[in-house]
Amino acid sequence: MMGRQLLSGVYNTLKNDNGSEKGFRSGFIAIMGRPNVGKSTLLNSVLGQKIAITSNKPQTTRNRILGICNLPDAQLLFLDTPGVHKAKGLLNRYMVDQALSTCGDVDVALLLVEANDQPGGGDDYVLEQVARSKVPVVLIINKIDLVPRPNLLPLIETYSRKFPFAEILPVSALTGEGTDKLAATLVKYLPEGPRYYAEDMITDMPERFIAAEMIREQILKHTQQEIPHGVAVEVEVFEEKPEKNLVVIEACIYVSREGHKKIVLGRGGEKIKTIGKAARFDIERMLGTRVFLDLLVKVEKNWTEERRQLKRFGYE
Ligand SMILES: Nc1nc2c(ncn2[C@@H]2O[C@H](COP(=O)(O)OP(=O)(O)OP(=O)(O)O)[C@@H](O)[C@H]2O)c(=O)[nH]1
Ligand SMILES: [Mg+2]
Repeated sequence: MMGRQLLSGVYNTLKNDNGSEKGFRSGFIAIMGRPNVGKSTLLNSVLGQKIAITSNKPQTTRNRILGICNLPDAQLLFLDTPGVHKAKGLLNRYMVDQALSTCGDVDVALLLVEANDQPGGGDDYVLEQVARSKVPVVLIINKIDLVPRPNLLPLIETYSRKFPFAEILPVSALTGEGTDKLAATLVKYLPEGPRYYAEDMITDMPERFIAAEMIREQILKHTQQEIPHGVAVEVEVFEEKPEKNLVVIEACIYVSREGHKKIVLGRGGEKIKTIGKAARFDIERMLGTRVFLDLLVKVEKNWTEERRQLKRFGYE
């Protein structure tokens, strides 16, 4: 994974600027859980900026996503992961692998569960996997905005009987309740270490990756059932024109079946227009410039089951 080895390289290049000040702490924090429990929403909430896409459909996140949180005396490197589930296809196996390989090389793991759901087999399975890594596990009970307060105590008791969690923190990633102090709470689990990334960096993901994700997010929002799960977005052109305060983006939406193309386009191209408009708005906000966004839809039959295609779309 992108852990120590890669970072020791980064560290060496930064050492002179930011060499480990005494008392400065830094390290990795994995965000783990079943699909749809709110991992990416939590990452965005902690960072105060949207870098990971979210949706009300499971299996939204497909890659590990780094979010960098800077405090005066610490740098927290959060790793958002795909939801752990029983993976059938090749793409899904890749996603679960990404998640499970993350918790082996972190300093602390967050296990996210939902307050509006009783602990189930899916949560137990993730806990088993996370527990194997032998790092402190902090249980985050998310979505507390959806349940009456008196329900929380019994839920906390149920979970605390399951595993010796380092902490149990009820939060709402959506409203921000409890997430504002999360970073400060986690600092004590990190070792002393340097500032690995420059202070103005929030992620190491390229802007074109986030732009592609923002397009995929709108597809998740505007299509149903298996369609969004068979979609990949490839940014083909990303051209900055600073003199015009403009970025020109041409992207291609790949669907896995012929019949899906029509649905993504919509009647008279209505749906793709809606998707493009919403995605452009989000990308403009991220880049702080005007964006010209051109979207194409193509069919790449069964790409989610072909290793070569997965690699091409960045799932390797
Ligand atoms: N009411 C409520 N909804 C939330 C909260 N946190 C997340 N959600 C919603 O839960 C859904 C899933 O959120 P995501 O952040 O995409 O979940 P995830 O765990 O990253 O999902 P995958 O990437 O599929 O594993 C979205 O509709 C969010 O808006 C919360 O605290 N309260
Ligand atoms: Mg996610």
